[in-house]
Amino acid sequence: MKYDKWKAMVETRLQSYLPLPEEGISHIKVYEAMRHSLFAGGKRLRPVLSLAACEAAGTSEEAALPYACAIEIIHTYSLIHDDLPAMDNDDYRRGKPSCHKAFGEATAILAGDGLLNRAFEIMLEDISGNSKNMSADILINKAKAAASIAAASGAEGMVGGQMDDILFEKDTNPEIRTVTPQMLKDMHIKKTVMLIRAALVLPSVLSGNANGNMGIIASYADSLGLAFQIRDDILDLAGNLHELGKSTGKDNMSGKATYVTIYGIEKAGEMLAAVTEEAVSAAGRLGVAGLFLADLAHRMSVRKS
Ligand code: GRG
Repeated sequence: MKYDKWKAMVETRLQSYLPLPEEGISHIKVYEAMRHSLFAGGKRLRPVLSLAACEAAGTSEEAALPYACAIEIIHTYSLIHDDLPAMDNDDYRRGKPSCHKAFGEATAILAGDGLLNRAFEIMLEDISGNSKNMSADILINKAKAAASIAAASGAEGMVGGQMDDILFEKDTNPEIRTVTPQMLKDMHIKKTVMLIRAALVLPSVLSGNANGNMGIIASYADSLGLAFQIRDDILDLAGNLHELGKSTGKDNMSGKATYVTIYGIEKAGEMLAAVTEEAVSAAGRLGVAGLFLADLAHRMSVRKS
């Protein structure tokens, strides 16, 4: 199956980007913590989405792979930091003890920092590594790809969304804790959707939008990203630790603003179905190159992990 083929490509490349360190180096612990989280068994959804969008964008999978892996590495750093006691305080992730549970808080913070920096090193090495043999256009597109990944994961993207999430739950001003549906949506667009969108438009950025499909792929991404988040909120209520690999029930117990706590489980399910259909319809506009993406949207809407 295509998902498994692309996931295997990502696993192999990630191993080469973060190999077992040499025995005896003084700071080996930070590598062990980075590898603990990176190879704990994530779905690799974001890099698979990148590889799945290559055909529609007119880019080779080989060209997209370093950036796709960088996105997965950034995603993993965000999960490590999100699990810390100062943030969401979770003991389990990807079915294993979270990084700080296995290695302690200081090492987990450094493991996240190490992963974030490694991601940018990988992208910049791809830009500079063979630059003499590459046209200026190709180099500029590669730099644009790295910049768009940086923007999606930074303060106007995932970091900003995480900030909103924390403020909406814990701010001392009750007005900020009164989350409207629009605030909820904007927060999730930043926290979850923008990195998913960066993964999906990556091949179009690399090809300079050669096939003219970037707009359609971006609208597929926006619908899929929102569907992904709504399903995440439903799984917090309906999922279990064994299948999901992380604790459940916390958001609903704490009254945190989620699609389920704001809309109720039934309406959240209807919204999930509606945004999934939007994603499927966008994928349909890509013709044969969108078939896998349409099927994936359906499968993501019923995922259990
Ligand atoms: C710490 C800057 C910073 C950001 C954290 C990713 C994130 C932002 C928080 C995680 C909390 C959460 C449940 C977010 C919603 C969606 C999400 C990112 C789920 C986890 O992604 P999956 O399901 O996980 O792709 P795997 O383990 O399969 O990679």
